[in-house]
Amino acid sequence: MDFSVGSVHWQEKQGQDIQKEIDENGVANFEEFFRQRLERWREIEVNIAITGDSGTGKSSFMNRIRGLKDDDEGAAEVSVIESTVSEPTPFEHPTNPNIKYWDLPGIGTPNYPDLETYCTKLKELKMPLEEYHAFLIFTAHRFSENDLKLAEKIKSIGKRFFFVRTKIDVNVQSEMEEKRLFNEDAMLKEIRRNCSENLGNLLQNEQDIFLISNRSRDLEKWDFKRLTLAIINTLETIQQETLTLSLDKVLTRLSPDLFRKKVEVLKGRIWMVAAASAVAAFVPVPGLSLAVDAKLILGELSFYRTQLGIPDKSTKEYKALPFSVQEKIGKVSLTTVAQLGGFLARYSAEAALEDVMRYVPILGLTIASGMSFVATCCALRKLLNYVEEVALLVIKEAAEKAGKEID
Ligand SMILES: Nc1nc2c(ncn2[C@@H]2O[C@H](COP(=O)(O)OP(=O)(O)OP(=O)(O)O)[C@@H](O)[C@H]2O)c(=O)[nH]1
Ligand SMILES: [Mg+2]
Repeated sequence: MDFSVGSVHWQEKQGQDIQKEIDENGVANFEEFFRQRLERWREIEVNIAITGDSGTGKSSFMNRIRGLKDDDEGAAEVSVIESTVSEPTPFEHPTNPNIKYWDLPGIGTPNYPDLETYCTKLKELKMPLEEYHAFLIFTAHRFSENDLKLAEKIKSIGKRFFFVRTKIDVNVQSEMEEKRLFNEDAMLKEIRRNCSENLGNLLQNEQDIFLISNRSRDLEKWDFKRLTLAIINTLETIQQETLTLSLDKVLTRLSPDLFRKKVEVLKGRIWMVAAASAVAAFVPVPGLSLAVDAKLILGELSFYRTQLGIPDKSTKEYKALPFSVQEKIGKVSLTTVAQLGGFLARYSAEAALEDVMRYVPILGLTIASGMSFVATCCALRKLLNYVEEVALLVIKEAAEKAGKEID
């Protein structure tokens, strides 16, 4: 049996954050603390700045990363004509308004002739550079002098920035048409090298350049997925939870890395669910031999299903799945206390010493070694593993179906 909760790295970072919080503020009520902590990702603000010249694909990118088409409600306006955006404009994530992608007009536009005016105006608008958690600087050709000045400034305040070269599909297409021997890797290398020269000392690592296409059908190609992951990874732990758990299933289905990141974040929540449930468990649930908060655990299981894209029974997608997959979905669709009781009972004896020890410093010996905590941890891990397995089958089916449609 695998007792690891997420990657050790993620879990340790998260444990340290929580330990620090408890040390600093003290906790009067553990149950309340963990319940709130489990929901906090919904309230955390994430501000991503998107900047660069007109026509470089900023709006298109903001739509794609939010899982939107250009004509969906809430989409940023995409146009072949220069946009009239003259003030920083926030675009909210459809499922979480606390995540905002900010369309920042490029320096050199009439309202913002130079870096100094730019910074002063952003301050006046109460969104100074310090307020953003990551910066993406866009180009479709070469980064401009102003882009470079801005990057320098961002660097000086210790913030992370990424360089994004869009419209790679256009380059690929034209080379493919015009060259007898077309070598895509060589072309991409050349573009990367050009950008790198263009950026000079500002670039710390060539991996900070992302070559992307914003066309929906290209999201799985080139660096779009890597860029999404890089944005997530540059954030603080709790913000990583926020962005990861808000990602649309279109993206997690395209990228095994993003899918894994979601699973990792979900795994990292298990001990907190178990802790909140175990503390609440002083009032036993009828029908369960172990005292746990069944509602909380079933709620988390349902969260796994939506997060990992398991289709609901009422949907067309579900109905189109082979019976064998539907059957598996049934197995991870526990909804009653009695079903959960049966599941938990199997894990009540599987206490893992190293697990318990890991949480003693935070939870204290009584909670961490209690049967309710240990059984809930084991059961949730097992359930998450099942949901992950089924989700991968659903993804495989979706990919095969998409493949057939293209044929
Ligand atoms: N082929 C291709 N076209 C793109 C890509 N990204 C954007 N476009 C097109 O380029 C044009 C400009 O894109 P926008 O997303 O509006 O660019 P923007 O940076 O928001 O421009 P402004 O709002 O004027 O600053 C539109 O016609 C888009 O459809 C891409 O990666 N590949
Ligand atoms: Mg735009």
